[in-house]
Amino acid sequence: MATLPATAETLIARFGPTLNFPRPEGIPGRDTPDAVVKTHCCFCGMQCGIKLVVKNNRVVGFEPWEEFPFNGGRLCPKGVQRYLQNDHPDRLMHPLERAPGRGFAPVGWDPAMERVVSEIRRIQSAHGRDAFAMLSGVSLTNEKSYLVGKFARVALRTRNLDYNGRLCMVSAGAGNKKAFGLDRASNNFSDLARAEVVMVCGANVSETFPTLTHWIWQARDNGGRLIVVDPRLTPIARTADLHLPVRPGRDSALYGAILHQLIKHDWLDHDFIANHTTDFDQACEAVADYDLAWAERVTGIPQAKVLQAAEMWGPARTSFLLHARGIEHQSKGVENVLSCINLVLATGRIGRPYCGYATITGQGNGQGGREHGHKCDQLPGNRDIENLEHRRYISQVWGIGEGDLPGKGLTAYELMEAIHRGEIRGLLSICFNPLVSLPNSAMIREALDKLEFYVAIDFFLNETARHADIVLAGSLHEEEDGTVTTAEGRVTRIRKAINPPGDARTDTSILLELADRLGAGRHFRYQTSEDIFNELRVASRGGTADYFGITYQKIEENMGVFWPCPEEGHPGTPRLWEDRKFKTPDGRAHFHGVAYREPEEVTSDEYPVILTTGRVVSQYLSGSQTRRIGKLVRQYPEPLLEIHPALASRLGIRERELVRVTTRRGAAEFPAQLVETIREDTVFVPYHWPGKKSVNQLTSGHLDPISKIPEFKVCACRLEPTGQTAPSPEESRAWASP
Ligand SMILES: Nc1nc2c(c(=O)[nH]1)N[C@H]1C(S)=C(S)[C@@H](COP(=O)(O)OP(=O)(O)OC[C@H]3O[C@@H](n4cnc5c(=O)[nH]c(N)nc54)[C@H](O)[C@@H]3O)O[C@H]1N2
Ligand SMILES: Nc1nc2c(c(=O)[nH]1)N[C@H]1C(S)=C(S)[C@@H](COP(=O)(O)OP(=O)(O)OC[C@H]3O[C@@H](n4cnc5c(=O)[nH]c(N)nc54)[C@H](O)[C@@H]3O)O[C@H]1N2
Ligand code: SF4
Ligand SMILES: [Mo]
Repeated sequence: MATLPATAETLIARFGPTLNFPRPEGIPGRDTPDAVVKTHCCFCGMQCGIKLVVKNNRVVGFEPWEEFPFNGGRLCPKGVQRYLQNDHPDRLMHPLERAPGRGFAPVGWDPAMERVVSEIRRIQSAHGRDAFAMLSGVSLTNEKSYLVGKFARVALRTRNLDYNGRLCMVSAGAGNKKAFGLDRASNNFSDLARAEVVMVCGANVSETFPTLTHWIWQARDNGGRLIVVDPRLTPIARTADLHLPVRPGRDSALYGAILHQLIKHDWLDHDFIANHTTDFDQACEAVADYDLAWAERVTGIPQAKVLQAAEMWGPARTSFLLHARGIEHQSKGVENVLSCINLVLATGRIGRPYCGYATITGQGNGQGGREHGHKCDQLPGNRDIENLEHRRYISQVWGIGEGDLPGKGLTAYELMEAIHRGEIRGLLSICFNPLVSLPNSAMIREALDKLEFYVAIDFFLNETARHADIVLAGSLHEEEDGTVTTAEGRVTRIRKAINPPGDARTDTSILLELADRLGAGRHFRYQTSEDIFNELRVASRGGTADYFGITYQKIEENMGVFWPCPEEGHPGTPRLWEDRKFKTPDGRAHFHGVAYREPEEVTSDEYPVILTTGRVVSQYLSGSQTRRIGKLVRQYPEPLLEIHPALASRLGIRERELVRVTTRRGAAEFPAQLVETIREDTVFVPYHWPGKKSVNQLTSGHLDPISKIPEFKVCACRLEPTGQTAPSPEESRAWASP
């Protein structure tokens, strides 16, 4: 096992107190804080443990929480700056109402709530219940995610509820359910430490999950070898033994070709395949022709490197495969995931120490938030809204008739299309900024302007909320109690550190009051977040994501509990599948025949270059939070177009020249950044900015047919130098939204 870094105590013992390490009772030389609260970072799915330092109902700083097992006190640039949101001048302190031509003005809670409820009633009685939709987000805790699902189905009684995980976790979720019958990382990440080979597919780990890098490096320090598949030589790829610079949109061809080699060289676990899986023959058949020459032609990766990957993966005794949005944000995201899982199953390296597989969950509560029922087709416990037995169980927990429970609704992008067509006329959004984060933003903007009524709940006025009629001032992460489930599947406690400032309210109290005003109050009688959690436990009982045995006290005592945890006496399940009892109907893991197909957009004479999009270390998602933190903005103030010098010179593009990028959706200009770390046929732009700086003006609404995730990672584009040099980053002040 990896050893955690020396604690503050041992360092102080070794070096004396002059290091001035933060002490639990406060930072020497400063005022004694009122409280130091152990909680978690509000950003990515790693959910690093952190201690917030509180003074006068403000979070004024942080200390490392060194005992928390996953990150051992380590934090990334976003985690250490997150507390700066708390006192931000843009913080919404009261509800806002927008009057045509006059913009937003503060309004009291009572008239704001009254207007929301009367508009919901008006739209639903004129156009039917489903004409009012809800969009949610998984920065919300498990309690709030559960509450949103129940609120939409029981108080709004609409089928049209979906969430921002639709842009994030759904390809992995669908693939995992098909293969394993359950959607969770199969191991906790400490199993990486002694994996002989780690394969990272489409994940920029060092920038997007910086603290996870520690565990990958543990593997390397223990002699393990690292393979990274990415069209860019990312920071983690620079430390790899083998980098496979795949042409965007071609992953399933690569993993198919590796499987072909595993079969050819008999690097297979025949016992595991025979006793614990199905459909290996179909997987073999699909890749029968995927030899090395074919692989090189399709993926752009030299044959020798594809073979080397198979030689590294095949004979290893232990291994861990990780993937993230690079392979999932595609119109064949689910197929890519299944082709990765085929490699894990073929070698039988799962459900044993140091043998694992996981998608790296993106959002803070991307794991828990995808289990408790705010997906359009899902009920709590990862139950299916179209399964009669599941519907009956949840209706009984909620005290409603099964017939009153709405059915499956539209997914996030489809929901926007329905608004655009005039079928959905009202919207309530919480914790989502679709104008920046959904593809094809011109369509999204038009849709928002067609809404008869739109209400948003947020603590900042994000770019989408600017189109709202009413904005309700909700709460920050540190202002409510609850739980989240980390990317590893560990359910942990979010602890309230302060109260919402001014007239802002907690998200929970806003939803509960709305439910009450909508006449559903009797179904929403909770005093505390723990009350909601205790109902969630019952609702999840017997589902695949079973939380029944997890209590606040148990989380407290164990620094988190891994689900499934079906009984109170159960210790939780850090490593899945040790019993080889998969959650599929036949109890076996399923191979899938994955035949390669092209992405929806391929290059042409008119659009000869591939555009791919993603993230940078200092910005988070739509940027609504991190573009407000000055130090993070200064680290990377504006979206740059990463382009290889060879392609730039062919097109006559200079460093920092503004380049016009055109796709079938539109055009936008970005300063060029010439880097040798990207394929020559591909350019990359991060997506954290709104308006004219938004790369989602260019991305397409092509969706995976199963998961309905947009193909953020592959578009065909044309590049034209404008002759203008972009202003220096200092001048461009990217945080000022247009
Ligand atoms: N700093 C920061 N960290 C974050 C976030 C953030 O916004 N900022 N967001 C969080 C969330 S919600 C998520 S989902 C995760 C996302 O985490 P990641 O998936 O690691 O991030 P991305 O930048 O979206 O994409 C990862 C990589 O995919 C590569 N890629 C592009 N096309 C392809 C392809 O066709 N095949 C392969 N194999 N790779 C390809 C890109 O070059 C990129 O390096 O990060 C989480 N952490
Ligand atoms: N081109 C391109 N587009 C992408 C991606 C990509 O790689 N490329 N990645 C996609 C992915 S993986 C994701 S996850 C999405 C994310 O896209 P979004 O979910 O739209 O991004 P966020 O910035 O998280 O927006 C959330 C909003 O919720 C608010 N918020 C945060 N926490 C809370 C809370 O506790 N309560 C309330 N009330 N509000 C809260 C924030 O202030 C912010 O305004 O973007 C997707 N879009
Ligand atoms: S790695 Fe993720 S959870 Fe950890 S500090 Fe950074 S953003 Fe926060
Ligand atoms: Mo995400």
